[in-house]
Amino acid sequence: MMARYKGWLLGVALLLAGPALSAPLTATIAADGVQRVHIKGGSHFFNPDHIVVKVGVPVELVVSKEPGLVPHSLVIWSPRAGIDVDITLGERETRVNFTPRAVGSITFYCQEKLLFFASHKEKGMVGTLEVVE
Ligand SMILES: [Cu+2]
Repeated sequence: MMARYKGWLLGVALLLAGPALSAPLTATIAADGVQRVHIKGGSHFFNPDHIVVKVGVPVELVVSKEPGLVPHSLVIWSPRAGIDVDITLGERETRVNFTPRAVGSITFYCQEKLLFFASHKEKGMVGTLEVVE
């Protein structure tokens, strides 16, 4: 009985650890010299939610949201890295361009929030843009 309970607990722990185990997506540099990454947002996630890009190389994010009435947005703000993105996501793809100027880890998120409910950011609509050498 006890062993079974422990097994169940371990299962839950592994489930909870799941999202953190998803591998970072390292952007590849296309023939045109641009690091192009597709990102989809939805309730309440970004996919991928961990993106690695090279400093000093142009980045193009091709962003969209899953179909539905729930609004979503994408905010990436790092004055240090010269990144200031604040857009509403549509079901059609939008292209966002910038060149990261400094290495570091930047949190991106959706800033939507309905009335007194938890923000989408609090619900997990958050990710990491990692700028590396
Ligand atoms: Cu959202």
